[in-house]
Amino acid sequence: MGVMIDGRYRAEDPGVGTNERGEFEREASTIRDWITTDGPFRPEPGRYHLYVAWNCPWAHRSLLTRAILGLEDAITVSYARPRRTADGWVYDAEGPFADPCLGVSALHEVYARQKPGYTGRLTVPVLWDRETEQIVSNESADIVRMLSAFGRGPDLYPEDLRDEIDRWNGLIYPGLNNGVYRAGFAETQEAYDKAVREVFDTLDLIEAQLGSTDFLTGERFTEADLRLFPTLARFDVAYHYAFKCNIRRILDYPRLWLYARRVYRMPGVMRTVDFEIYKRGYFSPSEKRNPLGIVPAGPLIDWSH
Ligand SMILES: N[C@@H](CCC(=O)N[C@@H](CS)C(=O)NCC(=O)O)C(=O)O
Repeated sequence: MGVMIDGRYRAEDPGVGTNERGEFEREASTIRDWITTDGPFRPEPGRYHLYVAWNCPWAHRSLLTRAILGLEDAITVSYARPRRTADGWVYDAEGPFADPCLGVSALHEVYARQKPGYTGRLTVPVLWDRETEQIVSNESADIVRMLSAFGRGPDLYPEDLRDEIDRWNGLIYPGLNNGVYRAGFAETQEAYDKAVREVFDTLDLIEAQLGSTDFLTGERFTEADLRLFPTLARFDVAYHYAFKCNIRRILDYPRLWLYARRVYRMPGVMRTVDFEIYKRGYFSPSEKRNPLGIVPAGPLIDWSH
């Protein structure tokens, strides 16, 4: 997949990152500047570009924010080819997986322009600044929040709900968003058992909450819902099977399934979703999980009503 050390690309596979107990540990993002009205990164339409991959749930957060805040005309996007290669995330010379911003053929070329020399994983999403020619951030949680500086669309992090939003984010990130990866990348039975139990405990908790409200923190769609949705959208087509999160499907939770389709039908959201690409991405060849890279035909799930 490749990593970057002191600004230089090394074509060696860093592995998924498991500890001595076989538990997956996600590395923290390290490029964490911020768009603010005071600058130096000001909220100016046409200035920023997002490097994403359709199948990545963290990148999906940034695409959802861009769509929901009405920033599709203000921030441009490059979609990497859905299957990562030995060279990491790559781009075609033309077509839907080309890079209209810098014309790179691999994401590591974007990281290579970062000053001073970057050391770390080569992840999407990346928020690129055309003006200063550098990466503003490679942390999706920050990107979601900083896009509010453009002053468009609904407030996704309203003052009066911040404690509740933070509380849900604090449960959903470890238990579910990253929990499915902890189950899928586990390298011991114990690590898998623990992770999969937490995934379904978190889903049960959300199902109970949705009995009394339309969205996680009440009647308004907030950042907590935005961060939950990418995992729900991938669950039945990918995590259920590819990551062995198969105790239940989202379809089996009456309220969660209603809720997932409610969010899916919100203006702009559908444009950020591609179930076929999720399948191709999560079932791409992997020595440990899917050595032959065969993509299953199903399941066929109707999200339209
Ligand atoms: N903390 C990051 C995590 C992003 C992340 O892990 N992205 C994955 C794709 S789903 C990636 O690009 N992985 C490449 C690698 O780790 O080599 C964020 O939320 O922005």
